[in-house]
Amino acid sequence: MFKQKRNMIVGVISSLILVLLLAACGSDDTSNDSAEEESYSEAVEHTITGIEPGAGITVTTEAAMEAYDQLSGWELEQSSTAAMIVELEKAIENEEPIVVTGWNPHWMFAKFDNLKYLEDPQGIYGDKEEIRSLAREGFEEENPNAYKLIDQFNWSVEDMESIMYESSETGQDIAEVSKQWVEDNPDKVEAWTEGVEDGNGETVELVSTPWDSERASSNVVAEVLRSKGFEVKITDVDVAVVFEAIANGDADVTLAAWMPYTHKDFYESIEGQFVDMGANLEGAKIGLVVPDYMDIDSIEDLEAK
Ligand code: PBE
Repeated sequence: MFKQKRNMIVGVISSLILVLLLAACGSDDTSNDSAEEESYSEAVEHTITGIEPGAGITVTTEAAMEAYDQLSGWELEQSSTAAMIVELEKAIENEEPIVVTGWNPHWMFAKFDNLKYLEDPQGIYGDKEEIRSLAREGFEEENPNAYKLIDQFNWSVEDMESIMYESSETGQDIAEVSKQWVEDNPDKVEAWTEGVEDGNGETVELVSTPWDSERASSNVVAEVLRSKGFEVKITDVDVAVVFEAIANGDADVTLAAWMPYTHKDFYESIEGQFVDMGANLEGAKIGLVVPDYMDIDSIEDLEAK
């Protein structure tokens, strides 16, 4: 009786193991088959989901498509950052492959915790990107205190992303969140305003791009300048116009120059006609980004059309 029962148990356990083994082999086979059937590159129709036509990352991605044989015949779909995020979210929901142009600081990496940059062995997107402040010629002489404050403005990727993330989660405008951030971070504000004498209602014209990252830095600096007695006007325009405005003196300062890779062409086009005030943020990054359920690591793992 006892022996019979034991045999039965052994039998049940071995068939369970057999079933599990078969299931494991079965699922392996399926994934191999589908990988052979359609590559990721075919699945995304040899298309990178990009952002606005005027963006630095759009220009850089076009350069990457020229440089990498693996991207030959590919297309860069250009529309808007918002549209790219919608496509990305949809793909992730359905666990489908997608290749997007991505960057930090941005909240996409906080919201979707399964994103990765593809390695870029040719270094087209660079590695250590920073965001610099540029001033027009003559601004320092005309408004030394505003210049000093802006020159002392320096913050981290985490600072900027915290504003961007909160705005995206709560729907509050970046300008409002930035104002609150200034209130909540007196230590940083104190460091930026050290030795700065109060202004007398002089207007400082900031020229910026329309991305949340630059809306955050411009609004934060504007808020601090206002607290020191300056008036501030922020104008959001295309990257190309930002650089022109600094070169021809239409604007005083931009906090939005991504260097040395993203805005290289724009920067070089006005070389010698502006003052480079150095980085206001270090550790930025741009590149091609995919969800990590895609089993590739490098741009070179993609396939030409
Ligand atoms: N970006 C964000 C911009 C700068 C800020 C990386 C999308 C670009 O010019 O590409």
